[in-house]
Amino acid sequence: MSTERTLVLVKPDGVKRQLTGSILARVEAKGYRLAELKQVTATREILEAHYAEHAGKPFYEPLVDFMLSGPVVAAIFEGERVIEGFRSLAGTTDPTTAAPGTIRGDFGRDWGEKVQQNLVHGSDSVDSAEREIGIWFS
Ligand code: DAT
Ligand code: MG
Repeated sequence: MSTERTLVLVKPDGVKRQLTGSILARVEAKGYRLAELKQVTATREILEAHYAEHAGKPFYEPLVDFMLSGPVVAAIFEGERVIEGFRSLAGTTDPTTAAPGTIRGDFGRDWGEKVQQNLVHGSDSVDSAEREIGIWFS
């Protein structure tokens, strides 16, 4: 088993609702190490790189607009299997049905927008983690 790094974003809904501390505390409490942390206002360029895999999907433009709607908090967490572990803490993409006890399940729901305002992003593989860390922390 090797130590991994993952990119975690607290999305604009989480920052606006002042849930940043509560969200990061859950990740730290699981024992992952906070390696880098900053609040940033994303640009369209950053988001086009970050969400390249979703370009052309119906939710893509609303997703980019949502991510531009306010500051985000970007973090790098480290630990054994942190990529999988963070996604487990985050819960499934749709916050209405995300399990209780997860970040999305406890803090999120469907707000009737065109995109899931689901509080957090977490990388989904070692390759995407390294790619995304390069985008947000270059
Ligand atoms: P995840 O963030 O769980 O990795 P994803 O990578 O499939 O999910 O999608 C990126 C984001 O796009 C997701 O957090 C919210 C939005 N999204 C995905 N699928 C959607 C859908 N069917 N309707 C609205 N928004 C969606
Ligand atoms: Mg994803």
